[in-house]
Amino acid sequence: MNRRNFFSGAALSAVAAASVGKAALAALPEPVLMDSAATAPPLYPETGRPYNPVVTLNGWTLPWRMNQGVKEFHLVAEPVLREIAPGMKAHLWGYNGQSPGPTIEVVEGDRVRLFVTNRLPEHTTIHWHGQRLPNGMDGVGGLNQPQIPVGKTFAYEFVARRPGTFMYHPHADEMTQMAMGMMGFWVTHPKGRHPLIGEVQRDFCFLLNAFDIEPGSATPKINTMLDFNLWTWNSRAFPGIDSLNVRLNDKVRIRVGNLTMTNHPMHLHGHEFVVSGSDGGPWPMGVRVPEVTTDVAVGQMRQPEFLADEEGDWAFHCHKSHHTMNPMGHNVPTMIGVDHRGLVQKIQKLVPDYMVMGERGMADMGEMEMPLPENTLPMMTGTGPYGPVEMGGMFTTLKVRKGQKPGDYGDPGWYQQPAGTQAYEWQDAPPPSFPSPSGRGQGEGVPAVELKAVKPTSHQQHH
Ligand SMILES: [Cu+2]
Repeated sequence: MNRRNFFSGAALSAVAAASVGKAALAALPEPVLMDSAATAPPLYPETGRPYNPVVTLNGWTLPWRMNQGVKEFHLVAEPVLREIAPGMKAHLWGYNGQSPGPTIEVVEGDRVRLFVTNRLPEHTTIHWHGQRLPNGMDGVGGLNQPQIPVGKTFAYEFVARRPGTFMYHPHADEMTQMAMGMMGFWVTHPKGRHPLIGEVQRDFCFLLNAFDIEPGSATPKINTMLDFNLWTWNSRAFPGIDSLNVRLNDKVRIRVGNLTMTNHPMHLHGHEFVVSGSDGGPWPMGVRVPEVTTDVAVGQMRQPEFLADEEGDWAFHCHKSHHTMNPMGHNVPTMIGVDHRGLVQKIQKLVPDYMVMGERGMADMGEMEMPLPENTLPMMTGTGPYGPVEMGGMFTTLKVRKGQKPGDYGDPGWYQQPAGTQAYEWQDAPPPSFPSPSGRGQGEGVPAVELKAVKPTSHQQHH
């Protein structure tokens, strides 16, 4: 138990399959730990009932051992160092080397024993969100069980009674422990064909989470209640979130759980989906309606499902525009329409790094080489085949390709649009002249710019 094993995703299934001696079965299962924030390939079950595994975005599935018909997992609650995106690492709390913890995958009817070892500096518990289980296994510290003291291991044991998508998280000093990143995903697969659970070729899952980490620092501020500044999927921010890579005409399910303190309208481009279920279970066919955005409220899970029948690189993101940005100074006045010509150069003689934010909108931020504090992500970032993507936070792409092989989750690169299918610059005629809106225009074709004094305002209330 003291030995820390680090496995690449590919090596994990070998661990799950390894035979375990009889004496060892009486002992705690060796904890499996992960040192990478990359998306691990699906973990195909080598023991227990068969199922079609999920792929955890920038995460992994925890291997188990079978012990006399019981599926045994070992979770270790501990401080971890998580890469949020290349260029930024955060000191979080999580499980088995990462935050969020590994995904637990079981099959309807499985008897499951979960050992939880506490290596945090304070007590903890785990609540198995959405599960049907005996009351004493529900994990609310003080209510259902004594807290798990520092250094101790508790065992939870129950039968995974209903198939569906669930989560796990502490129910002990919750504001601290969830603000620090303690959470994980749980999928119970159906034991056979289920009338309301469709078979899909790609089954993704991830958790929405959020942190408040000051630019230049690495530890979340745990007393923050609403004004978080780092919006993440599985503790990753764009461009650190992997793309969802699928084959043309694959059926795709994306299971999304929300353990932040605000709602997230999840929006997919280029396709319609139906929500096929929640943490309450699969939804009846009669309530499944076409959508392109579905709101995932706090403490909820939603699973959009669709046919990926349009090739391309399709944006998939939270529709709150400040959730697709990385941390920034909040008390920046709006400078749109203010003419700074000449002024910047004068100030730069005194303050070499001085720059004006947002004189023509914020788009300049996407390409500016702005001096940033160490361990800080640019506010609007990521580069696509045509330049800066100007996104951060809760954003990634769904990549649909004819040539993507079944079972291949690798990134196919950027989409090559067929000739004649991309927006293009109109070259045949000069642009029409616009009448001046205020009648005080400076000439034909030039819209009037009205100069206004812009007062610095703070906007602390985002939600
Ligand atoms: Cu959001």
